[in-house]
Amino acid sequence: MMLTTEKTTVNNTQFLKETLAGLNAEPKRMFSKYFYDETGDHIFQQIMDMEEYYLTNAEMEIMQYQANSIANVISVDNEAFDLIELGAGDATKSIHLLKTLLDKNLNFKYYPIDFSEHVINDLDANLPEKLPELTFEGLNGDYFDMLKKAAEISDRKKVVLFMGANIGNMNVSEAREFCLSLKQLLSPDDILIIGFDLKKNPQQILAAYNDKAGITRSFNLNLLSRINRELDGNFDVSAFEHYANYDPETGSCKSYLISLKNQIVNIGSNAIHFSENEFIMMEISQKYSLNEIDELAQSSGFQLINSFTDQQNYFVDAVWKV
Ligand code: AVJ
Repeated sequence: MMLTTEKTTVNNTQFLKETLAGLNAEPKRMFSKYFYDETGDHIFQQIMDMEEYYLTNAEMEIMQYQANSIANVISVDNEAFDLIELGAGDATKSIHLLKTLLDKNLNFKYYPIDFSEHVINDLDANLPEKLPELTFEGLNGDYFDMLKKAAEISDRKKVVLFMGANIGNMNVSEAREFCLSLKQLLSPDDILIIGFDLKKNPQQILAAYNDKAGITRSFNLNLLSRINRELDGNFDVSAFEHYANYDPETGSCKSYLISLKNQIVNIGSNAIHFSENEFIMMEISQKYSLNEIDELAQSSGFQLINSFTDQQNYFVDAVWKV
């Protein structure tokens, strides 16, 4: 009990610090990694089930039909390895790959990493039943901290999975920094499997982030409610409106919350002023072309090995080698 309380306090210090920094910045912004509290995880599940959110089905199709080819790329020489998944979520997509690797009798240990404690607890509870032969160890925390931890546990070859277009939550230069840092933590012949949402019809992209039922809207507004719950905030959630925008030129899809009036919001003892129509930038979901993905691989020191796309060319899981 004591431990749980302490941990929450530590996490909330960081959450409070980043929230205030973002809201005192010009323009105001929030950090989408904080979307995923228990309610947020639940809303994100609903997003993945939405008609408009094509990403999940596209990547699922890749995993269902091409897991065998991906497995062959991973294990050229039957060498034992660690399979480390950044942002594992409920692992519904990676489970196809895990199954295939187990069927091939490959020697590996799975390390799902997630920033959400709730996600790791769920995996601990559900994975043994779904895949009884799987050896795994869930790690709850920051990607790089946990990747270092996994590297301390073993020095085997590493295969890193970074699926679901999670890299889209970074802008292009942040993504490059991220890939460069990731490369620093890996060794020659280690592999990165990384999912990107591809540039496509702009209406289709926008619809995925501006769904009719308003699920994405609740996803964004939940962060305000989370601040109310955990940081002693008093956001009037009804005084903010969801606005999503896709720019086909840059490939960036962004969502904002717009203040519907002049208002002051308190977070603990901090007062934040919002003008009418002032925006908070909530999230970026960057889209790429195949060329831009190759460029990213090269400029961050990876070698492109293979790319797996769905039939409609909506999504790609690229395989890069150090
Ligand atoms: C989990 C980052 C891939 O950007 O598409 C979905 C999150 N946000 N709808 C995305 C999200 C709004 C999602 N990623």
